Amino acid sequence: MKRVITLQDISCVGKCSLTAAIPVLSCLGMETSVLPTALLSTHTAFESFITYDLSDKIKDISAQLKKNNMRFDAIYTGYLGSTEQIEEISWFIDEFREQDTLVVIDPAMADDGILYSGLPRDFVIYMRPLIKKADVIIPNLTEACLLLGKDYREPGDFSGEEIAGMLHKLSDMGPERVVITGIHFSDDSMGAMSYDRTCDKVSSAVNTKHNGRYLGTGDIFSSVVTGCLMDGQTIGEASKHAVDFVNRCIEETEGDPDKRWYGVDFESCLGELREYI
Ligand code: PXL
Repeated sequence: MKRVITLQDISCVGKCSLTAAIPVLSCLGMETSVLPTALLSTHTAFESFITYDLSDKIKDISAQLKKNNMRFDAIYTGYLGSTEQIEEISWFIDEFREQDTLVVIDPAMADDGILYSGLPRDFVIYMRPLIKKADVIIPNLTEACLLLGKDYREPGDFSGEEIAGMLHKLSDMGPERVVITGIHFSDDSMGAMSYDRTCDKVSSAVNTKHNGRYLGTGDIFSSVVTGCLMDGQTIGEASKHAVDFVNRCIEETEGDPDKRWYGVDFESCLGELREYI
């Protein structure tokens, strides 16, 4: 069984980051190890929350993992809550990466043109050197614009050619495979576009467009991509599975508008992930 370690926060309530990544990766047949980077009472979209930053624990925990000769087939990072944390994670990658380790970075920091609440304005300056270390990155359209220093516009204003150009430029920054999520293909369809530099191929993954923001779907998307890549799939296949799975999770949640910001009801769809591997 392949062992993935995922480094991201955990919220006591609210479905995102580790509480989404663990079940998804486990269902995709991965042994899922974790290194929690922060403990929150709820995710940051709730009105009031408290965060315990665990950045200063990363080196101590890593030292114990090393003593036990722990090795990982993949290192997958998600939401990171501070610039110090980015530096710790960068150190972790250098420490644990081996020749065949897949490094997947979801530069989770923004959505709908704005940075997540609580993150410093210069966060992207620290994120750029981190993505250099990745084999795969999975930004949404807002994060892709931030990484490229490009002005954000509404998703419908980007053409397929422009997104393809952005995929190439992001790959030039380091990662061999890039997925941009939250692409609008038409008034009623959306999905992701991906690029694989090893075969110079751009692929599109399309499904139904749903209105509104559903929190945590980016974390589910990246977890499905990571699991499917570890299963030996191409970035195009992995992205298609992630687009389809997120679409199913949104369908399950759509009936209850309060759930959008709480986190999608992925639980009732988890079994469907088995069809992807
Ligand atoms: O889904 C991204 C995410 C992860 N972790 C925390 C968040 C968010 C988005 O708001 O608040 C704590």
